[in-house]
Amino acid sequence: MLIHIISAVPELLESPFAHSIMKRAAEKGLLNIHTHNLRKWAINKHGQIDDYQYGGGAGMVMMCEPLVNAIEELQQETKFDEIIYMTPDGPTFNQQMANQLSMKENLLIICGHYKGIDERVREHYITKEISIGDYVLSGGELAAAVVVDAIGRLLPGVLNDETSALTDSFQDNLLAPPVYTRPADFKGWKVPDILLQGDPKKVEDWRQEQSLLRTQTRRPDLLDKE
Ligand code: 6GU
Repeated sequence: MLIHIISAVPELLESPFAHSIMKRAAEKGLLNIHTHNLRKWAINKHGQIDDYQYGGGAGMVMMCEPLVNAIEELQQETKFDEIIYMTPDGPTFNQQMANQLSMKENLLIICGHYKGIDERVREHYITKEISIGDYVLSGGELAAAVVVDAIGRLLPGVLNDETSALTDSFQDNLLAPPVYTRPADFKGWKVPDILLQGDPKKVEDWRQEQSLLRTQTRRPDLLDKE
């Protein structure tokens, strides 16, 4: 998968993809991330990419011209399946959206800042908008990193058996069961017996039951989903 990201602060996107599973995905050639500094398409030598909003009011708006020039330049080389705008007023990201996006080939992600981007860019270029939750971040970069991580780990070959995404919370609208590792007794706090007995069928039944119990107590709303 190829992901291009346009940002006014691309430095914010370095570390999230430089370690652990995202790093391995890149090294294996499964996930190719290119970040672009929007200032490269600034309208003048001062590096201007934003301006005051029409009608007045506090906060700058990211201008059409730099964004459109950036998008169109990248489009000359790549046919994007989606052009995504990260914005708190978009639909809330979830595992189902991650699953769907993980099946695309080429994505372009636009990170907004300040009061957001000129509405005309949204109308004419953006094909999908994503929020990561009901709170406001100072820019779309951290949200984009969240989305790319959630997508990247689903790509075939990125995770091994040990880290398989099939047993993740949310994959079947259930939360994951509790997990334990050595020692079996820590300060007198014991690992559930059933996990130590070596009966895979019993372990599977226990995990299923714990998943359901966890979901009922913590996220009953998930059980109403189809
Ligand atoms: Cl995608 N962007 C910003 N700026 N704030 C957010 C968000 C995105 N998602 C939740 N809050």
